Amino acid sequence: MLVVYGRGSSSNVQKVLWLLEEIGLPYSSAHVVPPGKAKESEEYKKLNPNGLIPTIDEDGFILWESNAIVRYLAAKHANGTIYPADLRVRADSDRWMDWQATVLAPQIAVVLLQKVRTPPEKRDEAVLAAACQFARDKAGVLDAALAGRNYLAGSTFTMGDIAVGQWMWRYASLVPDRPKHANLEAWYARLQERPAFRKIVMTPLV
Ligand SMILES: N[C@@H](CCC(=O)N[C@@H](CS)C(=O)NCC(=O)O)C(=O)O
Repeated sequence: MLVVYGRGSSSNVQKVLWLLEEIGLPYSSAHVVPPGKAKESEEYKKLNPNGLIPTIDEDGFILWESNAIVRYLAAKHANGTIYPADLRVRADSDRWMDWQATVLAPQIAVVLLQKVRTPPEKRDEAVLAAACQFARDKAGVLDAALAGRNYLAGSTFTMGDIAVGQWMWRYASLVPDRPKHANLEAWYARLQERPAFRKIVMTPLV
C-alpha cells in the first residue's frame, strides 16, 4: 500500500492527502515528527535527505517534493481529470503549481511562523505585516485569473487547484483585512463543497 510520510497539518502533505482522498486510493499515513523537526530525524532523512515532508513510498518507489508527488499520482490515477489530458490545460494547471511553490509558499510560511508558531511577544510585526500584504496582493492575482472560470485551469477541478487551494485555508484563516475578491471567494466556496478538502485541509493550523 502507498505510504505517505509527514504529518496531516503540513500544507505540502495536505496536497498529497487531498489528492488521494479525491481519487479514493488507499494509503497509509506515517506520522514523522512534530512541526519543524523532520530535519532532526536521521531515520526520515534516509527517505528524504532534505528532511522535508512529504515523501511517498509506493512499493519501494520513493518520491519527495509535494507537487512532483501530486503530478505523479494524478497522472497515474486521474489522467484526463485531475491530471488534464489537454496539453494547454495541463500547462495552465502546472503553472499554478509552480506559482504556489515558488511565489506563494515562502510568504505564507512567514505568516504561519509568525502568527501560529511565534509567541505574540516575540513576533516581528513588520515582517508579519509585509507577508500579509504580499498574500493580499497575490489573492488579487488569483481573483483576476479566476474571472470567467470555475477552476484555475478552466471549467474543471485539476491538480493546480489542489496546490493553490490548500493555501486558501491558510489565507482565509490567518490574513486579516482581506480585500473583497468575488471570483476568489466563489472558487474557495467551490473547494469547500468537496468532502476531501474539508476533511484534509480545513484542520487546525499548527
Ligand atoms: N518543496 C517541498 C517543501 C516541503 C516543506 O517545506 N515541507 C515542510 C512542511 S509544509 C517541512 O517539511 N517542514 C519541516 C518540518 O515540518 O519538520 C515540497 O513541496 O515538498
